[in-house]
Amino acid sequence: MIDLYTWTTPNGRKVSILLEELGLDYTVHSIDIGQDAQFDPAFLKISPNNKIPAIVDHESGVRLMESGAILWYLAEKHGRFLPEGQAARAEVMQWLMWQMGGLGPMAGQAHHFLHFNPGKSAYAEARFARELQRLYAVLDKQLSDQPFICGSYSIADIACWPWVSRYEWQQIDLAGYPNLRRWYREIRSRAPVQKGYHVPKVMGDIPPG
Ligand SMILES: N[C@@H](CCC(=O)N[C@@H](CS)C(=O)NCC(=O)O)C(=O)O
Repeated sequence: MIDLYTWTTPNGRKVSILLEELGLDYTVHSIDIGQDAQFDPAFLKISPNNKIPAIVDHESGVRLMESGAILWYLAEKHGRFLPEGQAARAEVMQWLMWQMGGLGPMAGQAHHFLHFNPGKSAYAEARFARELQRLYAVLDKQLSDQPFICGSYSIADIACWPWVSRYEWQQIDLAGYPNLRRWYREIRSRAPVQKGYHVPKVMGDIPPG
């Protein structure tokens, strides 16, 4: 049994989507980061960086924070959503790192300045909007000749998709990225994605793309 500590954000949804894709039993613990639940000393023992998501795998005793590490751990443990062979795995790791170091942080800044604090800094709004558009173009190109980021559906897709699902907050029109839009809609149609998206609670429909 796995305990999942999460909230209604892209980083949290990555893990609930993978748990649903794997068909695993898990217990959800809501960590309301708007109410500072991430600073609870009991949660800090699992996630010392005071951020969701985090898991405790009671079968192995593993406790993990950082969504990329959690995705890799679960995919490796269950032998799914990761290809066979070192070269193919390295490619998935590369795009997972791209999401963790690029798409996620840049989208997070875009949400902060464009969605939550519009008008506070024209410079920051332009900077993060432009960088995010660049990253979307990179992903669109990667998807121009294959259905998923690394060929077949993997944790690289599961890591990136929840960030793209916030395209409206980012003032992005997916019509400008046709390959990415096709990919977004394809993943959106998967039953485990629709279930995992609404963990720990329903916040509205999944944007259509
Ligand atoms: N690199 C981390 C980032 C996690 C993260 O930024 N979590 C946010 C929600 S998406 C959070 O818990 N924020 C609470 C805080 O910063 O106090 C990961 O991918 O897990």
